[in-house]
Amino acid sequence: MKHTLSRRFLSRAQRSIPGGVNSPVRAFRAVGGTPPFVAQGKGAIVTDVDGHRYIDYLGSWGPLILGHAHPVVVRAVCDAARRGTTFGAATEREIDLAEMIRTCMPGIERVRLVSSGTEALMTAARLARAWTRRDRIIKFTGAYHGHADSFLVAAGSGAATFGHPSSPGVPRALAELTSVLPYNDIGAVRRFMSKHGRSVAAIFVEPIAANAGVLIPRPGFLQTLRDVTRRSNSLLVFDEVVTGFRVGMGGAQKLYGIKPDLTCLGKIVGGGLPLAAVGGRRDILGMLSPQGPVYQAGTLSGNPLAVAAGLATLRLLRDKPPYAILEKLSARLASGLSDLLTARCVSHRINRVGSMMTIFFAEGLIESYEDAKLCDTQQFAKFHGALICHGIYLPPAQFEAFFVSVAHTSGVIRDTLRRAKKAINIL
Ligand code: KE4
Repeated sequence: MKHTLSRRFLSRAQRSIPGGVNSPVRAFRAVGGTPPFVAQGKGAIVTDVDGHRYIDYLGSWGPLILGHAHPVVVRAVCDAARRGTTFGAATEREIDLAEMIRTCMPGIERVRLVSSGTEALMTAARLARAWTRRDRIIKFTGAYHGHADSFLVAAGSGAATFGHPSSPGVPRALAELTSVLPYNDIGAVRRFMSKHGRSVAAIFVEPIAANAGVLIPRPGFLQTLRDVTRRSNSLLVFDEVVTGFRVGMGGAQKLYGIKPDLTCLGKIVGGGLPLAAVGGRRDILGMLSPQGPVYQAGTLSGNPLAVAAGLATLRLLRDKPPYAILEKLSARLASGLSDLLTARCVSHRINRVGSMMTIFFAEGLIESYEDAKLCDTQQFAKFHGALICHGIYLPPAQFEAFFVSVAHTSGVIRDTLRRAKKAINIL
């Protein structure tokens, strides 16, 4: 499969854009090869500038539960654009979207719309620190909560009491206020919170982790987070940027029956346009300016085009919930891929919740980032390269989730498995 134009665009892009991409993971550094420059997407298919068509399971990292260029979403965005693209003033549609979010998410009584997941998480951290008057936050190894300084922190040595910067430019003094614990480790959480709980502003968790690859919460893990934060008067923050509207209209908080104090949403809530949200308890959100003293702002927050895309998407999901069919199609895909890998005696583990999943090349259970790090990332790179040559586009990194959309019909899944059978023969 030649990538003549993509290669040409990449070298041209690198003369203007760092690494030639506007987000690092798009550069395919983890899997090698030339990142295809995409020309267009329609339904389950993306076409690159060299004319190659792929069945797309990247789904733009999560927003596209309805597939690419859904006609209802496109029409909503075009209609909105004709009335103006941005006003820097309040609009009725923002109320409609906020009300829709409140109706769907059990933990959200008030919500502020922002433009990215990073902004939502950054605001949640500021709110939690202001509400509790404490500075320490907790995250879990392998979790990604956007690139605000407080979250670009790796586990410190030992008990992870003090995080250390995982990127240059993050002040050590700030990184040390972030503690990092192993996901799914109930004992570690209990031990840490019994010792340090009174100094913790909030625990941040991806309720179903997506950025270590998919990690499924062990029974009792999320409830433990809810219990220990209540007991220490800390807050529980669900980062549902991926899981919100992905695993159901009520996200993971509805699926697992845990009500967090704050919730961050992104991706699907913006219908593929730049929109995210930070929401939660009315008393905590009431601290946000102009109602309260905690400052947060954004020129394009609640942007009319993004709100139109988000509203159209959520209304389609509400009026015709696709989750049962997504479960069926995703289960079919996962079992078909597993059968093919088993037939080739390739050790693997597929972690899946609904239409989000990851194939790990490892033996045994993968329940934490520590487990995930043991998997064979070279094998993943080979697998990824083989699939893309056969027209199947997976996320170009092992520690990511891939997604099934409503556009991935049973025929598309059959076609995927037919192509994968040919591709896997080279492993
Ligand atoms: P953004 O700032 O990229 O909109 O959202 C940050 C974010 C927050 N929380 C979770 C759970 C997330 O997964 C993300 C962003 N996800 C990555 C992929 N796993 C976005 C892809 C990229 O960085 O290009």
